[in-house]
Amino acid sequence: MVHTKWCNVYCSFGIVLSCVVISAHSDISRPRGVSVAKASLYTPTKDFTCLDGTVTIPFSYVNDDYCDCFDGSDEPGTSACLNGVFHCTNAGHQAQNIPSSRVNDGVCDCCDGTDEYASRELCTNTCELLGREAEAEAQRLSELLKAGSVIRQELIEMGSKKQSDMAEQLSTLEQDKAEADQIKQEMEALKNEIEAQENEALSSYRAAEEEIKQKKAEEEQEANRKEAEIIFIKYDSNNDGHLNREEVQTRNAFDKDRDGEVTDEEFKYFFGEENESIDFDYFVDHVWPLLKPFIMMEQGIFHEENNVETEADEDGGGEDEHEDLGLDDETEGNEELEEQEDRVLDLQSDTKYDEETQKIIDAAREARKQYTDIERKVREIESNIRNIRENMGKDYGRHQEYAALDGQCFEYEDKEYVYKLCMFQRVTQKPKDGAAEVGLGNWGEWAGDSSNPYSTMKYTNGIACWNGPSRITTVHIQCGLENKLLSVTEPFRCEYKAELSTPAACDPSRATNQAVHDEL
Ligand code: MAN
Repeated sequence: MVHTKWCNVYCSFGIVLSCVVISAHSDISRPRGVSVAKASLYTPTKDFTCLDGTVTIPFSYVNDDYCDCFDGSDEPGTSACLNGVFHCTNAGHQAQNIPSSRVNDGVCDCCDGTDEYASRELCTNTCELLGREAEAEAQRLSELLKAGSVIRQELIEMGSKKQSDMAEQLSTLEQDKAEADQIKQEMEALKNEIEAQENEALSSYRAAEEEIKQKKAEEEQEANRKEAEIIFIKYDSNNDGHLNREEVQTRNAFDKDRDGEVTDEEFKYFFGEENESIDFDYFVDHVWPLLKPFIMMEQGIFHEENNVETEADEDGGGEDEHEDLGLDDETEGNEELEEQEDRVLDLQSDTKYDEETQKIIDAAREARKQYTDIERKVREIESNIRNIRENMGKDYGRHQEYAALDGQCFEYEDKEYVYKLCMFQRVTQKPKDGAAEVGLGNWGEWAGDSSNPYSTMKYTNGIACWNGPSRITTVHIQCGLENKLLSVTEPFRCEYKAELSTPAACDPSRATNQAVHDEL
């Protein structure tokens, strides 16, 4: 059928077909490309059932260079099946399984050269050499593991001591907190009690202070009235107790826009729409509040003009201006006001309390201080408790072997950057050109596979990549006699890969397990 037809075609092209070639490398006879472990599934005296159990074919179809099985198991020694597997024994080194598609492809994949059996001279058997090298490497690793595991043992002891120290610290801190909370409560009660006494004792002084404030307000009002009076008398040229349009027409303070004349509009602004003449009471209540800012302004202008007094005098207008505004008197008024204010302020800050009240005030101040101190202490203890709990919650390895490394930092430098890994904290990247440091991730989790979760650390949530996600760093850990950051690379943009060697990873039990696993 189809099988036979294709077999015939190949044969007619003279292709060497070893339909059932029995391996010469082992005592157990088996078709080419089959491992010793699977030899019993290929019995020449019986039909062959594909290893996936789907099809049974005459044994002569095995390795006949035609693919009959879906799983490729009938062609382990030819490249006929895309999914077949060729097993090389590699005597002297490690046995190997390669895709059977590489059989006789002109490339030596197996160190014993059995995958290129069509042209024997193509491959030299390098298994002995590789075996010796591998053995030497294995020996080196085993010695490294042995020496490293001694240091690891110390790390384990440090780790468990750290854990028990933390547990002890935590219980001490919890006791401290309970005590501090108690003291805080007592201090608060004491403070409230003394503050109540202080309030009570100060109430009479408060009344006195209120009185002083009142007095000050009255004095201010009086001073203001006095100032207004000085100006009023000055402007009331005919001394009739009223100011009229004519009397203010020559006063610069009424010339709001300083254009040299008091217009009707300006006059009405100060006197009101209807008034031609006003008495002192109206002046104090309505005109003075509007006029005072202009007089103050004039006062400033006066000082400037005063500096150029000679020039103004020469113009003949200087004295007039001065007289018009009555500024000497106004300045006097201001000084008087300032003196009064000073007196009131002195009175307030100099308040003398009787001995008993002073004692209460001092006691209240002290109680407040003590309460603030104990409150701060409680907060400090709480923060320490939080930190310890956070550290106690961290996974430091199966035997706490990584605990002593928490917080230790290791650096690696390449051409552009200095990378820093602070264990269980963060990874950073500092550009050598002086630009700002970039966070490449904060401690996240262990991320090795289930057989060894402690082989890989993940630091996540670093500074966001421009137009992209947050930076992350994966740290691959290997056994080494010292803690050292061996390399940091960026295989994908903003995804960093670091290699760390540490004695903490020199776990002898894992080496045995691994060896047993490989043999199987
Ligand atoms: C900085 C560095 C690089 C990163 C780019 C992404 O230059 O953090 O590692 O690839 O930003 O923009």
